[in-house]
Amino acid sequence: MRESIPTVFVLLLIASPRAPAETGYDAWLRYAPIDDPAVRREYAQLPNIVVQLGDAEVLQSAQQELTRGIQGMLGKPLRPESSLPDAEAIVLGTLDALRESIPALADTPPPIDDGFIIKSLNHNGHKHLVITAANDRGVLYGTFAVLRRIALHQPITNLDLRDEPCAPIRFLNHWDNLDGTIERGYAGESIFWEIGHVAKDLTRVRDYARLMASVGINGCSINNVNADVRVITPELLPEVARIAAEFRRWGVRMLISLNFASPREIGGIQTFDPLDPAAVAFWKSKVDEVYGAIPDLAGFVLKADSEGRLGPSNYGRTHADAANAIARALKPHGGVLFYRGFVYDHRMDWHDLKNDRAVAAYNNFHRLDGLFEDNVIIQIKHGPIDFQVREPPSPLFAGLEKTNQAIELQITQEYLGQQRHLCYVVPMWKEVLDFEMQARGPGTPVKQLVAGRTFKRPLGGFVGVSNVGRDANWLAHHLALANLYGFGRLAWNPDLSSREIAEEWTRQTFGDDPLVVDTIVDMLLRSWPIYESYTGPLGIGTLTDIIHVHFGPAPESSEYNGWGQWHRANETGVGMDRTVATGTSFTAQYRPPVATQFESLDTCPDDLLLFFHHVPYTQKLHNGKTVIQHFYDEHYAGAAAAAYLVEEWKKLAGHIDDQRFQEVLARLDYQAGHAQVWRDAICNWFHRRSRIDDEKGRVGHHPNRLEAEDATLDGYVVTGITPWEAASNSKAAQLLEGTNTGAIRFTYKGEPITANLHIQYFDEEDGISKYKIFISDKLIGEWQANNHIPTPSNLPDAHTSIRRTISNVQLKSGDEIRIEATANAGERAAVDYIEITLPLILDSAGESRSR
Ligand code: GCW
Repeated sequence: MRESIPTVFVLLLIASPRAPAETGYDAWLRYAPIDDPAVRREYAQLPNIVVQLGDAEVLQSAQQELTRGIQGMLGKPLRPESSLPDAEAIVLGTLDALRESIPALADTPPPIDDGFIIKSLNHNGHKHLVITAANDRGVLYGTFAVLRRIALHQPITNLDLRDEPCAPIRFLNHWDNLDGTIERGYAGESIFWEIGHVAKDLTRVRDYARLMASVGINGCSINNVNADVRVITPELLPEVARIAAEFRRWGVRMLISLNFASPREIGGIQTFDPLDPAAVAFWKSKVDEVYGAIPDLAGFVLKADSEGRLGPSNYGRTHADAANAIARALKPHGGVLFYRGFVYDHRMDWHDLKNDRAVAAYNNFHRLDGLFEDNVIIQIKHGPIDFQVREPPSPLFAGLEKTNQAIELQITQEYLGQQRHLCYVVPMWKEVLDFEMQARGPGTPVKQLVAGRTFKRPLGGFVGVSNVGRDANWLAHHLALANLYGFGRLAWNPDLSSREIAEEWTRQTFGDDPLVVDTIVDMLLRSWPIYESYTGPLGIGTLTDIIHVHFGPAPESSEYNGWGQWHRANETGVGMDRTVATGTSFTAQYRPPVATQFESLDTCPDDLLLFFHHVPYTQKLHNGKTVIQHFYDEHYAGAAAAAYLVEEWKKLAGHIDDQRFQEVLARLDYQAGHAQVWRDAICNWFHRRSRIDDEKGRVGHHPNRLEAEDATLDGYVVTGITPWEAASNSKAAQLLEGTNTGAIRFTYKGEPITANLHIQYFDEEDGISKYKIFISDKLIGEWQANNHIPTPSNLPDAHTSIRRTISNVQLKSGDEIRIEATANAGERAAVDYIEITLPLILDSAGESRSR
């Protein structure tokens, strides 16, 4: 038997856990005890007293957090006081408050809002550690910074630190619906809403606000941008105010998403024309009413004229008209309006090769530059399409000079594996933020533009779409929390590196064991390129089912519809021609040096090639490979790397708590199987379309597979799978409708071997089928098909295809391999194929080779 691909294999015994089980609820704020005596000695001099000067709620949180953290990490209780004692102390308070008691601070210039100073100083013969800022929130952030330093074992003596955020806007958006569901949510129900009301128990909201504060996030919207008008009705406002109260103690200001048709829907008037005095009056009084309930509301978020939402186009008005009508009502309250730049026509004619969704944001907003009130912020998705696995930066970042802007990044892994695949997106965000837009010659990377620095805008910054839910660990995948953490850290300081952020997060979340830190950081850093390679490399887009769930592979779904996520793969070539010379002219929206780079095939980076160019499958890349061969190679390498992630993680058995170890292992195992579904679906689809064979003979040839449809079936029938590329050979076997149990019999005809046996089957949401597998009557495995994918499907398809591996199975020629299954409800225990592979062993260098 020929060795095929690296496969799952268990070499290491899973040692008994040393650490107690952890659910992940505490995220990176675990404050785990520091055991190392040398490190503890570093902090032995820490004062026993914490002084809080001022009684603001946020300062109170800071004081309590400091006490909690130091108790947790160092086992040392702190005594709270409200004035400077005649002893050493940690002193918390704004500069204004501290200057009265500590004259040495008189000449210290205040940091910008939310920034902080951490300073060791002598006062009246005592050494104090002072945490101060211009505002209370800054003191809270400084407190978290001290705790982070301790968690990372950094010194806290003789400090004179000043740290300021890069931008004032560091907000999160939630797409939570009032009924408790979450649009693109993959980790359980909403923490904010349940059955049409604000959740009764807001404990999770409070704890979430604490997580936000710990990384400097200072604002958060609580409802879907596809907004329900009810959110600002008198019935719900008092409820909504309860969320604001939970946020407030952690310095997080609330935002509400608005429905632009509110004047008509709940205002008792016939119109929502932003220039109609009746609508203007509605917004004025409604905003006053909202601020009556929540005086410190940060403002509103508005999605208008997009994906079926109503907007100013109903009345022939502009986005500036719409934004300003609400912004003017907000002004007296100091509120801001985030107007989403995600405006495009989702009913475009796909026959027209000059049509292009990518041009929409720039075309809609560039011409309105300068017409927006100064409390409007245009919120721009990081790329011109929609959070695909790789996109160039939106050209609109350099297209607004007289308008505030913020970048919208997605923490929610909508197109990136929905928290069932590992994908640390900080490196992707960094590429966009560091991209040199040449807005005024060099020196204008996206991070400068969105922070308002280049064009001296008063407001600007970062908005992250987050979908934490009621799952114990917030995001359904323990490692996905690195993205939430990373968003906050980057919004504070976009110059931090992806590795620094990964390291900080890992050490706080999983501890200091070098094996743990090195392994997790390495896995995180490689995860986005891995995901990209088995989904959509070369800038083609994620190649998922773009019409519905955005999860499994479905390359055809991008085409022949108006949504505009086209990749234009046909018999001769692939890619969107966005050039000025022959395409949609999208490249012209960039400033000249950037436009020229993307326009030319020679200088366009390979990883964005198919975003900008339509090329023959035989086009040579800079690495010398043809596009199609590179495509095949990437998919094979990506799926192999995903399988290898499982092996890397297994090295951590016994080095972290067993609960998180097992939960992550289950996710990675699932990913390894699904990566292979991706690989095969995409390769087969492109093979059929291009009619070009894989030079390495892999695509369409699976000598180690035994197809269920070719086996001896008992109670089972052969069924075609849709889309055809979702199953090996496009077919599977499933139990005959109405039949409860059945069997599939394969015969092994190879050499005697010890092998891994993989069963590729379908785990739908509409039942829990049971499987048993036997080799010549010996039971070697049994399980239930009870996996839940985030966007459920009740069909055998590319979303539900899943792999089970049974390791170290003895086989000899003539053995019968028999699957016996029981159907349940609508799920008919469908099986695609079984595959027999040789186990791998890892040598000391971590390389895998077959045994
Ligand atoms: O990517 C799309 C999502 C929609 C989302 C929309 C948006 C909230 O698929 O679910 O709607 O973007 O950003 O408005």
